[in-house]
Amino acid sequence: MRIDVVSIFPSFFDVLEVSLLGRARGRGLLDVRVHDLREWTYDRHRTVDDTPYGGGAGMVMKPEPWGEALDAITADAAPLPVIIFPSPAGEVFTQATARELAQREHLVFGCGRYEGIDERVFTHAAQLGEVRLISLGDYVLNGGEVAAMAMIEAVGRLIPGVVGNPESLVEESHEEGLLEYPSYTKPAAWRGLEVPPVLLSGNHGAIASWRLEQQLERTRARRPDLLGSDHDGAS
Ligand code: JEH
Repeated sequence: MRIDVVSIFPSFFDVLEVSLLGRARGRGLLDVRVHDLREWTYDRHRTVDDTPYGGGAGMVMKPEPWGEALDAITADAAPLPVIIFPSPAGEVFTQATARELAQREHLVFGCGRYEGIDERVFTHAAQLGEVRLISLGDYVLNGGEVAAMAMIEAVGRLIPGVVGNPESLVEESHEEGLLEYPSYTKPAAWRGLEVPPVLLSGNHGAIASWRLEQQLERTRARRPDLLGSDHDGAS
């Protein structure tokens, strides 16, 4: 998979060099190219923002550098790219979104700053690929970079060969809809805290039942929304 990222803070993405995705890049599974939006500015001050038409607080990203950047990046792109703009006004990113995006050959992330990007950029980008405005969640960030990073990690680990043990992905797909059961490792007793004895019993049926019970209990307590309707009496 090829991923292009456009940002005025390209060094944010240096962290992609390390860990899981860094190894995937080294092995040729993932081709991530980070671009500085200011490469496509031509004035002395490399200006990327201006005041909003109609008034209002803050600045808006100018369309011209974005148009040039997206034209250049998609010029040689063979299969139709998905062009993703992280946005607080987008559809909410979920594991289902990650799975859809992981099927594609080419993703482009346009990371805005300030109050966002001139709306005409999205219209133009629709001529170059499939445009999606996607929100990381219902809270306000200062720009698209952190959201893009989270999306890249979630999508990247679904590419075959990126996650070391594919069994862990299979297990995830079975568990979906419930929170995880608690995990323990050695030592069996630590600071007076014992590992639940059933996990040491060797009884695999009993272990599976205990884990499912834990999943249901935790989901009811922390994420009753995942169980369909609120049965916890909190509301
Ligand atoms: C933020 C891209 C580009 C900040 C505020 C406003 C909210 C009501 N989940 C996410 N949160 N924020 C972003 C995001 C994602 N993905 C995100 C961005 C950009 C993504 C610039 N910013 C900063 C920014 C305006 N407020 C948005 N409103 C719903 C709380 C109030 C207005 C725009 C842009």
